[in-house]
Amino acid sequence: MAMVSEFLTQLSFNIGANEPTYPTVVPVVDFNPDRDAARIETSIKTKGVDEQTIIEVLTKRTYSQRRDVAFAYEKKAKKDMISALKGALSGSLKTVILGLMNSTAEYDASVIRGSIKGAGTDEETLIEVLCSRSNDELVEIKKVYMELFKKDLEKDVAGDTSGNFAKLLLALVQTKRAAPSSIIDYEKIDDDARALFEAGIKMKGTDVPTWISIMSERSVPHLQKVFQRYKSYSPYDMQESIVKEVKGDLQKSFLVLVKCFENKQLYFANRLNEAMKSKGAKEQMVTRIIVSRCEVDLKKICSEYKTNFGESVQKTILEHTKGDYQKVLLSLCGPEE
Ligand SMILES: [Ca+2]
Repeated sequence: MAMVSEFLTQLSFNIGANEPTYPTVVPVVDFNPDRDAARIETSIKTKGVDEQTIIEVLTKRTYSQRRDVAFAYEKKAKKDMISALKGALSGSLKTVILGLMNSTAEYDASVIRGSIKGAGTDEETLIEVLCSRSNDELVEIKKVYMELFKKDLEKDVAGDTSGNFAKLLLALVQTKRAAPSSIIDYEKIDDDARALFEAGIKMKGTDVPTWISIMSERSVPHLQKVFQRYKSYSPYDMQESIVKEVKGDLQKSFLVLVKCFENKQLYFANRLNEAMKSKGAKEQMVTRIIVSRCEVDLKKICSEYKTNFGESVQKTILEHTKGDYQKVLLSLCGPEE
């Protein structure tokens, strides 16, 4: 018996640790950081700056390879590569390239910091990031947030939000979500589905803390089954129930969570479409999604995009952006499939 449970523990640990990734940016084979550093140096020194080469080199290397290039550059040029790029580039291209010089967790932490710093809060960005990242990603983001800003993410989130919205975000930041288990607990699935129903549609008002604890503590595969089961109790599915029961930022947050539990890449595909096709061209949103997901799941986001909108992300980028910004986005998305 001891051996069986040991085996099961290990199995569920492995499932949690090996979340599949679908990156568009992968390690380049035949990597030579000194050669790359020399190319970057020449590009920066070229009159008018050779943006094309900078894009070619830095978007076709992973973060860890870009770090090696930066290290080689510093040794060779006796200058910091990020500062040199800052001076050489401008506009949206600069934002993307500087974004790429961060690890995914550093980038996310900076986005969160940017959305809560100063007066007012950019709730939309805060919700997108905190409600879409996996538990493992949030653990890493919290650690990096402390390293970069010498501040506690939980305290910052609590200081900038209020009410049930704050409680939900805090519960997510506390990263108490269970790891996926190899054992399907049908009884618990039924209990949770009924509890969600009784705390919402069935009662007058909403027992928000019950919703928060179920949605922030259960594993994603478990919740997917809970939402299926939920339909046998409620005349409305989970997303419809959220719309009926709660309002404002709390509603938006629950919706992003549930959409991501059901199909995270479809959620991002919709966000990309919305951002690129909106009148005010939400460039920050496009940049944020592509930079933060290119080494995580951008490939799958692109395929969900094509399935849903009948055209490729690449085609939408061609139609809605221009210049070096267009080039860098296309390069990060990779070839159309
Ligand atoms: Ca209700």
